[in-house]
Amino acid sequence: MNLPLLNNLSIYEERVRSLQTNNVLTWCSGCGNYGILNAVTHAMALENIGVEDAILCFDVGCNGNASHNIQAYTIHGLHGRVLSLAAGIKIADPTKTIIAFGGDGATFSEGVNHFVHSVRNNFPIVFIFHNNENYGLTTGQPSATTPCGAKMNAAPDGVSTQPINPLQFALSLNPSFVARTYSGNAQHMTATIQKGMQHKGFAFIEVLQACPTYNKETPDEWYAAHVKDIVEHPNYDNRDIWDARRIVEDLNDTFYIGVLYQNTDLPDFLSVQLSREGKLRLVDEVEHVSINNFY
Ligand SMILES: Cc1ncc(C[n+]2csc(CCOP(=O)(O)OP(=O)(O)O)c2C)c(N)n1
Ligand code: SF4
Ligand SMILES: [Mg+2]
Repeated sequence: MNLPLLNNLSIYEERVRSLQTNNVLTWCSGCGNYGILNAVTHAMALENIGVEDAILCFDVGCNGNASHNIQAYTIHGLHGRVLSLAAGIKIADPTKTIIAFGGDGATFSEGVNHFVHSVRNNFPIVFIFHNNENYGLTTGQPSATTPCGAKMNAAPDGVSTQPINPLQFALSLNPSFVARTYSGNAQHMTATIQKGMQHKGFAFIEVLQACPTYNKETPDEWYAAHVKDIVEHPNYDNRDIWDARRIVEDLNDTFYIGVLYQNTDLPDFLSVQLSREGKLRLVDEVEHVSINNFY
């Protein structure tokens, strides 16, 4: 990409630097969260989303600890509740790009209800779903995405229940954007997050995330050997939800990555709010509303 130079630094590098902090990173060595954070900052820089243009919403978990490692307006919610927080912020001020982050424990255990309604309402936010297949921060308990049989700290004999397939679940809710990438491929992650940022609606991006401390089965090398880019799939049509549902069924051998499904015809939540017509922010909408009659 050719960008003009500014004081010997490209504008692009300058934008990336403006999002970085010198705060101490506390993730384990080899954790996929480093790469994800890096990809988010690069995607923001490439999409020209500056500090003042975005609000980043973090769930509780190892993934959420990125909140103090990016120079941006950030908010940390309760475990599993980040999507309701993110949706509320977007509804209040649609001028901001809202990026939400959550783990598999948060999204498919504690907060699965919020995920369901975020997809069906098509809230215009980017959701980066860190799937490390365990509760990392609380030291490796199984989550709803831990494979059956996996031996975990709190399940030494092996997990006895079948996991939720996050993408299959999302596709059953008539979503507008479903993508997958993995934490070992910086370029693919960045490009996928950029596509999510360009989408008008709820952009669900699963990042298959390495957690070398508690999930020893699927390090980045394992994903590298098992992922295939969807663009290499012959005749795949990512506008066909049944193509997508077939392709995400495999959770063992081949993980297709990229934008697996996109429906640009589905209106996002804000564009169908009649009370918002001609008014941008929530404060404009309620400005002339009197609640005196309610007393
Ligand atoms: C409502 C609620 N339940 C449980 C917890 C305890 N808790 C904090 S982090 C965490 C695990 C987080 O796992 P995940 O969401 O997958 O994120 P990761 O740490 O793996 O990135 C748990 C159970 C909590 N803080 N709040
Ligand atoms: S426990 Fe796993 S997810 Fe958490 S910081 Fe360590 S490697 Fe990363
Ligand atoms: Mg997790």
